[in-house]
Amino acid sequence: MPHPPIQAKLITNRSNISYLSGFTGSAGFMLLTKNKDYLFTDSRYIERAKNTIKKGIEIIDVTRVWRNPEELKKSWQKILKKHRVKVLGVEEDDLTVAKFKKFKKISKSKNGKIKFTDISGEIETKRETKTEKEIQLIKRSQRINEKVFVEIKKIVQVLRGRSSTISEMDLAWKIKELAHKYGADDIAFDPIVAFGKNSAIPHHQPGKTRLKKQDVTLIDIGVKYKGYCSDMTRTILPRKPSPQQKEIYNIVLTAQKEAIKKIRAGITGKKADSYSRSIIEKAGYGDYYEHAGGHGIGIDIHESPSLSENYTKKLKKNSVITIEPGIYIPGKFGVRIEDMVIVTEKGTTNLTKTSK
Ligand SMILES: [Mn+2]
Repeated sequence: MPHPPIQAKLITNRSNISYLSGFTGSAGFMLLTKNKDYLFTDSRYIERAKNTIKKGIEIIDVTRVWRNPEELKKSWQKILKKHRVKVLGVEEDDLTVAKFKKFKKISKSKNGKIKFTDISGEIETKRETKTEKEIQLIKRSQRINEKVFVEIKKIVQVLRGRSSTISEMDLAWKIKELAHKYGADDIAFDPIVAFGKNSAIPHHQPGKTRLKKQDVTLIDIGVKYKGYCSDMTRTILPRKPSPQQKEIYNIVLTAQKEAIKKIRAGITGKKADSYSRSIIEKAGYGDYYEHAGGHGIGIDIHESPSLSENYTKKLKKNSVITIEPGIYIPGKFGVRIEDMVIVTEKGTTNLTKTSK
């Protein structure tokens, strides 16, 4: 039996709403139909919606009807009827069971039932291919990120081993302060700052550990600029690194450079992951590299595609991804190096300018 046609899509994922409409409020949903798109929101966000929304999208104020299910049902039914909606696509990955039940209830009418079907990932797939404008915003976001890192690196180099040294938490707060100073709207995620053996924990939570002279320092930071994320990891070695620190650093760097060189549009996420992984495996550290080799980035810090064993879809031209192999020796130290690149037909264009 052929799949029934979807006449409308209910978009509830916040990042997807922002992508499709420009609206950034935390309450609201969209209905996409063949001829017209709608944004439903309430009085707290109507002004923002009017100021930020893309042309042609109709804003529906649900302030009054929200508290009155019958009213809401009436206005919702009117729109469904107007666009002859019989099948409604929903984002199952995002929609809570409670909300789904509500939509089911208000969608029921005497004229027949509405069928629901899953459209999870559909908008996310579109988001993989970045426009020139989106790439510019990601670049701006990364430039801010780099300014922050340069200052953080200086602090690390000056203070390590001194009696007036700093803690991971101090540096994490400094990162947030500098991100604000250099024009970020927000941070993209809580900064990861790890000293010494803490760097062997890939996503260490900054604590009270203080920086010592021979510590490896792992810094993973990202900021947001006009809704777009950046992401970069650098590992700072001590001034006189131990032979093992040097060895591990060089393996990770070689692996990362190889991936940057070989990744291109048309290969699978699995293949893209394998370039750096195989180098780390051959060097004998495969068991010390357990996370994915990278991820898509844009409105969300982690979005499609993924550079990992399970991701067998192909990378697309003009998607922006991170490339971030690492080696983590428990109880000793860890090294991760992460850049953001644009995927092109011939290879990649590196968006990260900070030295490695
Ligand atoms: Mn990352």
